[in-house]
Amino acid sequence: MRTEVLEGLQQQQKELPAKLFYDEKGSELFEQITYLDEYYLTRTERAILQENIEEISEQVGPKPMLIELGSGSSSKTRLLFEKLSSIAAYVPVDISEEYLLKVVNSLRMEYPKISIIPVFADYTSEFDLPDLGDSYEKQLVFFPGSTIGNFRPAEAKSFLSALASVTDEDSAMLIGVDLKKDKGILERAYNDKQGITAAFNKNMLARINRELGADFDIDAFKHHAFYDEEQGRIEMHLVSQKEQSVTIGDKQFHFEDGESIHTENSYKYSLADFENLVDDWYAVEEVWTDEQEYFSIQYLKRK
Ligand code: AVJ
Repeated sequence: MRTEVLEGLQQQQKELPAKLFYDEKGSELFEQITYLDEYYLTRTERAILQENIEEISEQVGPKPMLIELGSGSSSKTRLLFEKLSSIAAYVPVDISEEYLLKVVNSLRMEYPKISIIPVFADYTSEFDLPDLGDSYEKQLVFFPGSTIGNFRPAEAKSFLSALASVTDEDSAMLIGVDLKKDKGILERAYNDKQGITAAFNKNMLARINRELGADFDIDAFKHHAFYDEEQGRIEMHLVSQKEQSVTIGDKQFHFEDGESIHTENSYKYSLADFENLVDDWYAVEEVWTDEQEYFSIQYLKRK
């Protein structure tokens, strides 16, 4: 984490990796974001899942090993637990160990019959999946929430390539992908009135202060999120409100008044864009969307 932070802050355009949002506090703030009126993503994805669960279940077939990437609060997982037929095992992969343990504990109480094997890992780098022999029919990677949108297209491709190499040749993926839409709707989703997204963004600095002994003056940074139509992505930044220096260990970082740290990209895709992106590894078998075509859930099969 230290290396990644120092490297990011040495860039011309300062940046910090979005995965650092998710300490325990950040995971809770994100959970709050998912309930915001402006944040249509989670609600829409859940509705698509609910409405098409029968078809999805048919695609998946019996006894899947359900692998969830960035499982967070696993709220959509409960739906799969109830509607997929006979899950062989549930393997949540998450970077936030504290949070994952909490979630796994409550899932085990609610579903004592499902074998749950948590994997603490950063799925953006190499990770190992448990060897479950022939206790399952097919691996299904569940990657909801449009988290794939955090990757630049080139990073998304290396992620897909790495994922393809750790999963079975006949594996499938159920992935949530946020779609291109009106700029106003997109920008509202990342600039909520209550300021939860702003708190989520700033929490990254609090975390770096705590974990790396840095001295960011959190109040001297302002949340800024906008849609870049050309790149098809929301960018989140933290903008320095004054000229200031920040110390991390023996390193100093200088900020001009108005200079920003780029903390997140959230790419939005058209259905054609996305099919192109995955094309080397996965075939798009089926796509479900809401009526407004705000969001999609896609069933991909390894090629
Ligand atoms: C969890 C990465 C999908 O990009 O919409 C929410 C994170 N950032 N509000 C997103 C997020 C600001 C979210 N993802």
